[in-house]
Amino acid sequence: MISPRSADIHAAWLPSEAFRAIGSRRILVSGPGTGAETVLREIERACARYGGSVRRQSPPSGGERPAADRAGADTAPYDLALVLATEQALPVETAARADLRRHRGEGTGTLGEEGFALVRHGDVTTVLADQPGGLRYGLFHVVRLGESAFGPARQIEVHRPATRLRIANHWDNIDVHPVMGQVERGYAGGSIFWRDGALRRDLSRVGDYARLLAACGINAITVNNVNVHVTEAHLLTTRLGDVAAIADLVRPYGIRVHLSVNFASPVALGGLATADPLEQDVRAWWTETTRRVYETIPDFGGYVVKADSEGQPGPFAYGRSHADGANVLADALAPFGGVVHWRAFVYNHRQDWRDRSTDRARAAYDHFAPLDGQFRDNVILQVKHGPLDFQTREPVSPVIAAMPATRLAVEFQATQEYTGQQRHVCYLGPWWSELLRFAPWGANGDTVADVAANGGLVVVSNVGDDPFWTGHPLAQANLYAFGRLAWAPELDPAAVLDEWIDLTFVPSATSDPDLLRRTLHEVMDDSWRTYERYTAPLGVGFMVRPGNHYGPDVDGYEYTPWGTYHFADRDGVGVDRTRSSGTGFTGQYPSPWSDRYESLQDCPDELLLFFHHVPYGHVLRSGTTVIQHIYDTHFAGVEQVAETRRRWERVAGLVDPAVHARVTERLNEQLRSAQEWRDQVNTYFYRKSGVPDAHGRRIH
Ligand code: GCV
Repeated sequence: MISPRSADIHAAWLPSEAFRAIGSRRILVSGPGTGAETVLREIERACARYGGSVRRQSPPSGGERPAADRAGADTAPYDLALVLATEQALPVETAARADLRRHRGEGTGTLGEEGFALVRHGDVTTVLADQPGGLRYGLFHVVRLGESAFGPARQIEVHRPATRLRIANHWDNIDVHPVMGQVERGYAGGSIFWRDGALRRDLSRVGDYARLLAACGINAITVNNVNVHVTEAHLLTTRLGDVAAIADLVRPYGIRVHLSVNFASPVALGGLATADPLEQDVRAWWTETTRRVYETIPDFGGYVVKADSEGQPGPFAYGRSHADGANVLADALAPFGGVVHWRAFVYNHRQDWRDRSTDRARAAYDHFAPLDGQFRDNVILQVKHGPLDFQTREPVSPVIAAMPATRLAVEFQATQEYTGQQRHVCYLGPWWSELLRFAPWGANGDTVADVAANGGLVVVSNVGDDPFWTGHPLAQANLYAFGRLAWAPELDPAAVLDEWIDLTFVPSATSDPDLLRRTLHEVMDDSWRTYERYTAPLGVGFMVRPGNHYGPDVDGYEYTPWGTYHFADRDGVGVDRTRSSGTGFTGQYPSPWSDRYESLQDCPDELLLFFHHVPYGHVLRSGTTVIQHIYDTHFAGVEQVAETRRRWERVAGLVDPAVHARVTERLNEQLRSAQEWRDQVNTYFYRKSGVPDAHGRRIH
């Protein structure tokens, strides 16, 4: 439940000021269960601060103590400004309810477990839901609207999530890993769940985190790394109580807990001689273990499995397929309604760079597409959005269009492993929006968001125990944007940023709200493209330092077993992934993209070097040569960062000084790092190609 937050923890997108419009009004909450109880508590807190009042009308279900009038509410004539009610619990017939009925008659149908309707008649704003879970999302929607929820009449609007499962994966270790630290690829301090090899004693931030997630639309979390080391493996059995404790804290906000499990658990935890998924003992072990999990956590969400990937065990060791592996876990979960998220991130990380026929981009499709139709209904294949690994620019993974008979979830990465590690400002909303809107079968076909609707959208979380949650305070916007886009993929990412600005900074409370809003947009809207400009060019990817993945190292991965990514020589650069002369990867796409990517003329510029090896003098669709594009974008990218830093200086005094100072510190590092990228990338390609910059700028 709501916990007192220590004053030095940043409130992210839920500062108390965000509740001002609600907190000063008279409110009725009517509905059963924890959903309504949570809404009531949220409103009580706001009213206590801003002088409003709230009461709960209907008797709560399930033997809960009736919540009597609270915060000084009158019982008799109740002049309401806001009503939040499940339709069944609405005490009287109202115009809002009539609207909803009419709307249903027109085919709206059910609002589902999480949906809600919003309407305003006269002086009353009403949120109606079918289930109490919808009230929670309705409340946070009203918070987002602020005063405008209480303005002129509003026609009824129905809001339902486009995607059923909207999950944050935490790559958190209980023990500090000698190489990866406590949070693998974590750039915001330690874990909010674990510390010193155990569950944290003070878990107050977990409740706060759940509130933040619910307020942006996320409805599930995993609490441990997909690389499941020995200590973390025990979360499934002897340490299950820790998982239950977290589940208790996040449940009031409609968040379910899932667990990353190790495929070899029957051996490691159960003492069996094998983890072969077709062995009866192994099946029985998963069945019994899962039964115990549900005995302890009845609303447990399910398992996440990284198998046969980067050293994790999997079914290949027993000559079994990934469908065999996933199905045994799925069968154990099915009686309880649980799901298994089985990751498609399977590739050979022991490649020989001399072998030109191996292409890491092909791997997920080659492994999984032939298995379409073989997975149980409660298996969700979790596919990274691109064929490689969360690079700044990649095409959409062809797996997403290849498995019509399989539920798919698409995985994004808020933790900025390859996008500046929360030292660089990089608002990923525009990138994710582009990916979600991508239509693999052509303009009139389904989009990536459509494919994921029945499976889910997953984000690798970017939070830690840092007072600002995300290291870089502006990186909070990425988690917020993920939740909002997972709920409504059609949203404009700039509008999502506006929502985040309004909630987080409450511009109306500053002396120059226009300057603050404009500056934040200038700093963030185009920041992903700016990052792209000064890092790896034209979709080529992986020019980062091996291991920690921060900063430039053009040849860092070129001769390693992890894959080869640019093939630059004195004549040209890029990976030939065509069917005609390359690895054949373009053939993994349906039409029209298989042909667009195959064609040197039609391939989008930003992905040219992902699909083609071209001479430095190749003229892009933009009209510039590849080599000149590399120079131009790298000079421009650094200029843009310098400009960003100047702009940020203008808002000193308009935002919390601690936030301003932290962002300033990060921008200084971003500028230094961008210059390093520019100089290394430009120098590298100048030395390889011998082609001078057309504008005579300094290259080393
Ligand atoms: C959790 C990349 C990262 C790894 C990560 C892996 C994955 O390889 O560098 O740290 O492991 O992806 O997604 O499983």
